[in-house]
Amino acid sequence: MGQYLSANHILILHPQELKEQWPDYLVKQDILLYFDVNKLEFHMNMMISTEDKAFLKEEGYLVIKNFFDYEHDIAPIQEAIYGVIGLVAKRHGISLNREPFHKDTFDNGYNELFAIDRSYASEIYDLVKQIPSFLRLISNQKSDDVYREIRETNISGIGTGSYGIRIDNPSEDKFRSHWHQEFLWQPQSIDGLVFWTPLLAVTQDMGPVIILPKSHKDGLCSYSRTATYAGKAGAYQIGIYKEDEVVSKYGQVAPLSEPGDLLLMDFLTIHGSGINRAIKSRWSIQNRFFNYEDPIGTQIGWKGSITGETQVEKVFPHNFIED
Ligand SMILES: O=C(O)CCC(=O)C(=O)O
Repeated sequence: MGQYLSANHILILHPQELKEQWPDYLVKQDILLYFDVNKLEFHMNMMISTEDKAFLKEEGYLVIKNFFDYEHDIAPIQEAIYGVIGLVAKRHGISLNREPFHKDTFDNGYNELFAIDRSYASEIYDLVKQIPSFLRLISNQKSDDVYREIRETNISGIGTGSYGIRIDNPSEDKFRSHWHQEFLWQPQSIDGLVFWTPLLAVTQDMGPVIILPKSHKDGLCSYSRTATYAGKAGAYQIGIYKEDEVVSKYGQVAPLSEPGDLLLMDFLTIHGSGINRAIKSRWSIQNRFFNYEDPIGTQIGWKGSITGETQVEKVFPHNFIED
């Protein structure tokens, strides 16, 4: 009784058939079934297809559509954000006249508060990172499994200060992320991955993240404290040395995405924020996984985010050039 289930390329065979045709093991497409006919046990390895894994390796990024379950994983975060916005308004004595929660307008009231006082928006920015459903999402089992499968490791980590919710406000360019590779900003393991997932449908005018495909293949760039970013705060003054020259070597992609989709980026892939010229703010979640078993991570000691106390000039002395 052989049977193929086309969706996931799972092949189910009667044990007797297996015994006759595939005495030890069988490999079918993306699924590897280790089968011991005596114990009747098998193990499946199926978080990511071989094609997707190869694409990520070659291009340095990958979009997985509907990776998360919208109702289970994303909607609770949106509903909590809606609630927090209401409570921040209340705290400041502002009455928001808004419709009940709806997934397409979950940030209803945010732009109004932003317009009244920018500091109310900052308050919301800090508070939403404390929402339990958000914290569940960033360390969720599926993400951990897919990371460990891609990097072939048993021990993954989530760096201190390596996760958050971005709110990219229209025409507010000050907080855009300029061109960077994650490994410099999150010096945990060189084979880490950025997990980026939107809380709303990202349209072209919202300035999706811009990625330089294949840039990860050239390793960690040289960096300097450049005049270009002198106006930024602390570590954000660091930029890729001869940035324009480096960036011009690659093509650019800026994938659009919807709630539930997942964008993965290699820790060495150069990327940066697009420019939001829409009416709405662009809300998105970022988190990162790293590999404790990576020899470079082990050597540098899996450091925390550049936004904390880590001094990257000391971690990567050979990658810094005086400008
Ligand atoms: O969302 C963005 O605009 C930039 C995100 C980014 O650079 C990152 O997550 O590392």
